[in-house]
Amino acid sequence: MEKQWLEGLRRTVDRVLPIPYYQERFRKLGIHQAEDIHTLRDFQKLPLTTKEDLRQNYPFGLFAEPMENIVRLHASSGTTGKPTVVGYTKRDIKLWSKIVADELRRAGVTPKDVVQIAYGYGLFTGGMGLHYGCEELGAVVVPISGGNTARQLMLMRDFGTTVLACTPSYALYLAESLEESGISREELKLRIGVFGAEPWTEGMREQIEARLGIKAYDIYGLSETMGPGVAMECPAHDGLHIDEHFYPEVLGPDGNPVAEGIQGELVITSLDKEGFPVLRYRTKDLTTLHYGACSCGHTGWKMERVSARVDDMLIIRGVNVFPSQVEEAILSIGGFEPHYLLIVERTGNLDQLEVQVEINDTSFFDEVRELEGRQERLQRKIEEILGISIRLRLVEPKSIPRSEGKAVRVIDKRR
Ligand code: DLL
Repeated sequence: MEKQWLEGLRRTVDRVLPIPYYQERFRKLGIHQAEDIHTLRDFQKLPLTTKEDLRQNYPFGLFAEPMENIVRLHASSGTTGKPTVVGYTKRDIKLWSKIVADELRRAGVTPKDVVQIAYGYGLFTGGMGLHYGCEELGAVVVPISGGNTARQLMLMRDFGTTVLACTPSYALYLAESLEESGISREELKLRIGVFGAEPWTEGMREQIEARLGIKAYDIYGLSETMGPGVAMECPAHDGLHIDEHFYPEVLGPDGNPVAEGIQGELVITSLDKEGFPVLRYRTKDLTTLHYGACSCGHTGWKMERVSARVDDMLIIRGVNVFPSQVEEAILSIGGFEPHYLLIVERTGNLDQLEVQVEINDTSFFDEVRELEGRQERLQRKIEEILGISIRLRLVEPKSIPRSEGKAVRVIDKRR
């Protein structure tokens, strides 16, 4: 395998070498040609690429093909500054479509399926990425994009949608809206969900599966490395298979690669992208890698579900806190909806974390004492998982804004 990976890694080094930005960085390391990389250890000495590097070369500075060979651009919005722009050649689009099609097939999607794509279409890669993959597979695509929830449900019933592709938070919103829509679950043919683009917990999967009556699969990717499809689950639900056209590494806190089985930041190198090859791209996503055979028949790299982004980590009174930990706590105790918001404020010199959680319709009508008991249990659970004291505020059903794309879970008023 090492030989095969090295060939792919050298292909990518060859592709980026003519780009002045990389040339300069390689020259400092004494690397003048891909053949100078003999082992994976040599490869690990190559510089990492960050979002900042992409920004500095905005918009097309890191493309490895002339614009006449580029047939599509996507961009990731980012919360600050310039977006990062990625370009695809015709061959890149074909490869991306094939990768997504193979993954969907492994999850049980067939040409007989009707796939409703409720990821956003546009510069975001979710809509178009799934779209081309489904067409390659031969399934019927409903390119509805995100939002317009009542219409989503109507068409889901009328078109006989069998596969739903969207963010997990939007899937939950669709499930909630279905319960109020007058359309019964029995009128729908839905059987599979393809959910990703944001972190979600195992508890959230159980909720969505139960409420929509489907099997839900996790799909991972980021625009810088291609879009959705870098990795996806199979029916074994034992991590996400990383597609063989990518080489993964995981970095420890000191920025050096860690061994298989240890959690850290995922770094991706594309092995076959032409337009915008990425070399050791720091994803800022936290995961753990495993290599081996899966019961589905696939052998290769697997990554555990992304628990959080390094960026999403809140440091509160010196303790690292991730929104997904709160989700885990909420879902472990009945009576609450997995709609929540973390609000961080600084009073004097002290950081305060308020967690707002929606109660569900049933607990809304509970006796006050019963509700108080539940609230106390949730507070204890969240504090136990996070390791800090918090202020818990229960809010009315449906009062936290619903997301049609990636959910916003944190309001940090310290920034
Ligand atoms: O979110 C690509 C995508 C679209 C993936 C549709 C899956 C489905 P970006 O907008 O560039 O691309 O955001 C990438 O989203 O670095 C992760 O932090 C997060 N992310 C994506 N998939 C997952 C997932 C798309 N399955 C960023 N679990 C990544 C957790 C995910 N986080």
